[in-house]
Amino acid sequence: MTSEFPEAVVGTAGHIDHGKSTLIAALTGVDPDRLAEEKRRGMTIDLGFGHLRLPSGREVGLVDVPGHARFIRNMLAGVHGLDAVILVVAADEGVRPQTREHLEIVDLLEVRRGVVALTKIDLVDAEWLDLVTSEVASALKDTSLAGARIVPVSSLERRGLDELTAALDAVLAEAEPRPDVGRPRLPIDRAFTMSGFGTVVTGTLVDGSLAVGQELEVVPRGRVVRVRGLQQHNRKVEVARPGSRVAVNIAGAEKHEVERGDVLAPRGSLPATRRVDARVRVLPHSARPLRHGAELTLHTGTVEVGARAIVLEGDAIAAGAEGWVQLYLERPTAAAAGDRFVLRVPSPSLTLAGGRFADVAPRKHPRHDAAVRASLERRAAGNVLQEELRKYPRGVTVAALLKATLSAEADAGALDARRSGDWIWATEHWKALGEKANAELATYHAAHPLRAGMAREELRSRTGIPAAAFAAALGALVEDGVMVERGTEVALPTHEAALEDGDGSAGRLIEQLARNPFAPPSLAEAIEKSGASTEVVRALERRGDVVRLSDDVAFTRDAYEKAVALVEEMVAASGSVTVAQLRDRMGASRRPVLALLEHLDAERVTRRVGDARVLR
Ligand SMILES: Nc1nc2c(ncn2[C@@H]2O[C@H](COP(=O)(O)OP(=O)(O)O)[C@@H](O)[C@H]2O)c(=O)[nH]1
Ligand SMILES: [Mg+2]
Repeated sequence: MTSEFPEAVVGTAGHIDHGKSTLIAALTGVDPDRLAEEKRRGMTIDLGFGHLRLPSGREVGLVDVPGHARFIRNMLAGVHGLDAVILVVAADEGVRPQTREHLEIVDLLEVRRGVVALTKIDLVDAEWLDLVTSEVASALKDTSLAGARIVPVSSLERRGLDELTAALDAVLAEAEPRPDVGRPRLPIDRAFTMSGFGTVVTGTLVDGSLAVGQELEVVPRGRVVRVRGLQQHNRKVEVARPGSRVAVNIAGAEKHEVERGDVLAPRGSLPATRRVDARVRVLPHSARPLRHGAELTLHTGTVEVGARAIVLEGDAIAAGAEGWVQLYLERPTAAAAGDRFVLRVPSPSLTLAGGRFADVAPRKHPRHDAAVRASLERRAAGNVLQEELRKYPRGVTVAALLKATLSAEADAGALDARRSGDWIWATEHWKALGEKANAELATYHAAHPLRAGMAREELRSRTGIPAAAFAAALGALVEDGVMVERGTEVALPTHEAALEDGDGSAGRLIEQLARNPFAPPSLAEAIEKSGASTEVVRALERRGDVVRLSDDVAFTRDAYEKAVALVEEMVAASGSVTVAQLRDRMGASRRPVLALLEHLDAERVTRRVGDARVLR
């Protein structure tokens, strides 16, 4: 059973002790601080969760984050996949350091919807409230939450709660529905054991649905698990939809074999990477730029991983500026193009920059290269698949291409590309390949005018087409009219194997054979007398000017045609023909007649019946 109402995930943000957890408890009736240590210290340490039905009926999963600067990494694991944020500011204290830091993170992760809960209004007078309200409004300026509604609240006195949920309903009504691209991913934020059930993991599901019974992989560990059960908002469901908080009961992994930062995804669907290309924006108030070579901490989804930044242009990206970087990750990390991330300086701990991944399987790039940046720009503008395809001048399988970009089969249809069987080439590369094949064949024909064409394998090695792609490429090159197949060889469509060898040996060979057409000299003798090379003989055979009946017997075209006509005529007259009868009519010796009839048997013109031949 899935909810009949739209769903959403909302998180808190704000300075410690400003009333985030108390507000969630007041809204849901459940204290989100679940750890014993949190209860003892009266402070949120890790993420807390709850759920709420808004006045519109919308089901909202809630993520309560810690405000303390020391637990910012837990906060970062909580903000992925949010539809909206409740920024909590205590009216008595106003904007404090983590108010700003959380706001920066929300801004870098492009969470565009939110409301401000101005809490503890029971502690201040109206005049002060006005002051704080304008202070908050100006803090929001130039962030993704600019202009967000500021709702005065007292959780203790339960004032303003209805206004807050109504405001939340209003911003969520404007949010686009979560995309379902059929590639579910669940970045895990919690893993625990439930007695009687086994291992349970939770997270915010994105990009696709999960179903009970499905086989999944824990990325990047590679462990394969099965979905035993699914829950949303404490209710069992058969299918969980993207854009909701989900608890997954998994079979096949112990609690210690999955942890925050891992991602659940269908087996083989989500690659892990150690290198990504990304567009980054450095915080406007950052005290330092993002320097080339900087050792940073990357937060994406629920994972935190060390990263070294290669600045692709210039030596640094200044505060407030944007640029392209390649990030080298400390260990394999599940990531997809378009995912958002935050970069922090590990020590002293501070937020530096954030952005989106453009390419999660990039090559190493030369720095200061305009072509690299242009390709990244096109990717960022949405041409992900086309740019990915450009990486493979020698072609790529469609399956590998789709997997690398987490794209669906349908997306491949719109590509500017040549597809043949399982393989695909960007149009520009396909053209270049055709030109290369053309040039190689032209050179070859010029060097070997007597040969019908080039051996396929030779074409393959000269063009550098991967062996696995060769059959598909060859078929498409023939289909495109770049070349033709001639037996086991390939040639330009315009190529005619030349006969003239310069010394007239071809003519002399024909002459030798034609002198006594039905009783020619042995082929070896004719070759020797005419001085024809093997190539000349082969060329004559190919053209049909000489018909080879056996190793040693060859007729001219004319003699062959006459002999066949004679056989047909004799069979028509008396039903069959024997070697002796034909020999008498042809006035030849037994050797060429036998060779002729055996050749005709092999060509399936005649069939042997006892001593005689009949027509098939
Ligand atoms: N007077 C008053 N105190 C509040 C209100 N909301 C929270 N508090 C108190 O503020 C303290 C910190 O609250 P908490 O929810 O833990 O803050 P958090 O760190 O933002 O989660 C607690 O002692 C709460 O009882 C409120 O609306 N009015
Ligand atoms: Mg708290």
